[in-house]
Amino acid sequence: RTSRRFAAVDLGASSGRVMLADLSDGLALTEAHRFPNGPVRVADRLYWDVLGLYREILAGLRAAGPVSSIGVDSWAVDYALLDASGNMLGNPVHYRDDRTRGVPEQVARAVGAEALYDANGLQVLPFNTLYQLLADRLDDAATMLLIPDLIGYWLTGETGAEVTNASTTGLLDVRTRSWALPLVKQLGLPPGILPPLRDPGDAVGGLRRDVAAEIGWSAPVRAVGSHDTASAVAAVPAAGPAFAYVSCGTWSLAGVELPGPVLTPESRAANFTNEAGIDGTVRYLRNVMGLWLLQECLRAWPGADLGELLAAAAQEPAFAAVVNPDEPVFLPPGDMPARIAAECRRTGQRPPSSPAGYVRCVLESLAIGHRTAVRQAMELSGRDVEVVHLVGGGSRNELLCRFTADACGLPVVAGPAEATTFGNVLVQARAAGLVSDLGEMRALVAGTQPLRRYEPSGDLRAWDEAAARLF
Ligand code: LFR
Repeated sequence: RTSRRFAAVDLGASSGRVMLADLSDGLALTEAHRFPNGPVRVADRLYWDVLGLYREILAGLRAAGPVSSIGVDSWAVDYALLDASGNMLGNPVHYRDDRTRGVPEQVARAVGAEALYDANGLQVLPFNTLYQLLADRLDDAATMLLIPDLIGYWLTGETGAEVTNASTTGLLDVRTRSWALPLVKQLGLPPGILPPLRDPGDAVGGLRRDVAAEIGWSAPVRAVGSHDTASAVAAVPAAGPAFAYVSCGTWSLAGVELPGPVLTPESRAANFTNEAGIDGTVRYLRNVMGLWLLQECLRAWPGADLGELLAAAAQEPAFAAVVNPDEPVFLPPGDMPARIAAECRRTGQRPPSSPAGYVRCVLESLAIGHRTAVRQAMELSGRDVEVVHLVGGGSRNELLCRFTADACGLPVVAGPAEATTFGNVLVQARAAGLVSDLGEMRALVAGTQPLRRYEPSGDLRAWDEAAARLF
């Protein structure tokens, strides 16, 4: 029975979990352990509590019990540096820290924005690993490990860089999927810190003896789509190629899946990214600020009840105020309602006057963000889209799903909420010979998980007008 059980460690920006999947009869998930995650501010710097996360992961694996293999995924771009003995140098910095201010502009001047995009195919976000490395001290660094690879190293003693997540560093050649060494050298970064690449499905290694003793059992760790978005997209329950996806959690990652990259000037101007997906696919998408906007509002309203707020937001007047969710002012933690109010004023709109009004504004603004990204992905790639799959925690938000369908003028199929975990375990199951290819993985999700379909209202005019206020 152990041979059909797999553990997924999935670290999100607001919580982490160890999930147990059983493929004995369909695809059943149970949560072995869930724990909070978030930025820790020390003086002027924002960090992750990576050791605390590791402790919770061990507790979760102990609770999960024996499995056939373990896979680890997390958010992208962030990393730890190791010295030559394998000790961690300093504490990983959170991607919402502002240490890279001005660095993307410097790199664009030095390398040329066109040449950079032609090499890495990546959207410019201030936290891309290459910018962070340039803002970091690399003197004693022997190895750079992205977060899931760091956890894998602590569990097994083996180093490496899983390719879907490596594609978010900005240092991977978008065409060959190997490290872009000429670019690395041009940036003055030490190529030796980049570990050998591994693919989803590759073995990482067996658990260290001390780790196995601590959790009470042993199993190999297997590379999965270790970028959470790569795992989520792998588990989108689509039947054919004519779909767009919105992987909606702290971020909304909205786009299409393609067989190869789009590197046109128009694509660069729209800041679209070509991140590596499972099996050589390209995740052609753009980051939309996502439910972070709502999470940060809730943090500003202690005691507020999300369910009640969503019900009240549904009764608020439509399009009273909308903001461009991707304004850089929304990126750092802090008083979100105040920043939304300032954005409304700056764009000549009256700010919301109640929490429910803010929630309405956030959800309509996100739906406009989804629509803009989905439409641009279609135009820039030439891909036909008949349906938008909305996966991740946001798929539980009925108002957001309905707004997204209405704004896009396309049906939305919502679910599964745990797409990332499904993608993680299905890549492990495939390595164990239990499923064959991406199509079969998706069919298994579609056939076993409850999904909900939202038809568009057909009234696009109101959304066109609201979107025109922003772009
Ligand atoms: C989503 C995600 C996005 C990435 C952002 C920062 O969880 O992985 O894909 O752009 O977090 O790492």
